[in-house]
Amino acid sequence: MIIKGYKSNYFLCLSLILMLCLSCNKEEGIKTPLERIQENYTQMPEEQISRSSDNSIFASYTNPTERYGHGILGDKIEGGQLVIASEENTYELNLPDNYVFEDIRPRMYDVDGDGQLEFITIRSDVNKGAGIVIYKIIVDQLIEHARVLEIGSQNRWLNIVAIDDLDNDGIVEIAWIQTPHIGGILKVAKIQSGILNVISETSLYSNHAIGKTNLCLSLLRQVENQKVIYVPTQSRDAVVGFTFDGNDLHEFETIEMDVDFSLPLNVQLNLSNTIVEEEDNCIL
Ligand SMILES: [Ca+2]
Ligand SMILES: [Ca+2]
Repeated sequence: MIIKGYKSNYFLCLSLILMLCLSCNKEEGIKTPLERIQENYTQMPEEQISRSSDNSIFASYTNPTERYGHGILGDKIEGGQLVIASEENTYELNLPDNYVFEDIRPRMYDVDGDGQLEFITIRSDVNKGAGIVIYKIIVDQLIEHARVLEIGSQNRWLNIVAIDDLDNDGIVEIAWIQTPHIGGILKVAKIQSGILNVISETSLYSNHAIGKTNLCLSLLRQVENQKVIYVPTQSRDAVVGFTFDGNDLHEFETIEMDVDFSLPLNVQLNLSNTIVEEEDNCIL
């Protein structure tokens, strides 16, 4: 009996020590990836953090800065830093003083098919306006993988429309509208490492209203074996669907409707098989 009692006390002590250790760890610093971004970095006013569909990767702009006075997204506070957090690591990239992230939150998409997500951002040069930069994690660092060169003049912006393999050739494309408030040119490029070249473009479309944070004014839809991207016209009185095939944009259909630029397009236009994914094509 004495031996039995000794054993049970011994195991009781072990259990208590184990519970104490677990509780210590929790209180002293094992943070989730989301907590690491929220607690270790200065947040933007919008406090928006992107998350991958499996909740394993989180991405956010941080270190707010007022060094670019454009203010197209409602205030003149833009991101000075990109932070990515996974279960294992936190990666950060600080922009030089002539750049800001003029965006709401980063998009995530495996653009090169290697099974790892890349991070698609709208980055503006304070003298040359907006461009697109796609970052990739290589050897524990955020590295520029591909980019669309800046528009060329300050206070000129662009908004991303879709990131997907639009023509089913195995290469992911990116579509965007350059200067959605003045002339609105819808452009498409194939994503490969380096500087991206525009393959096709067409004008007088728009997917943003000055001063708004609603970047979700385009739609991607699967129609049989084709992908169709839908964007409002600049005059906001119709939505036009385009396919991308043979390196050209082709008009698929025009839907006449008044578009409210303060609301996401997917809540105004009820189409079957639309692809609305928070992580890459519906930023609010
Ligand atoms: Ca990848
Ligand atoms: Ca493609």
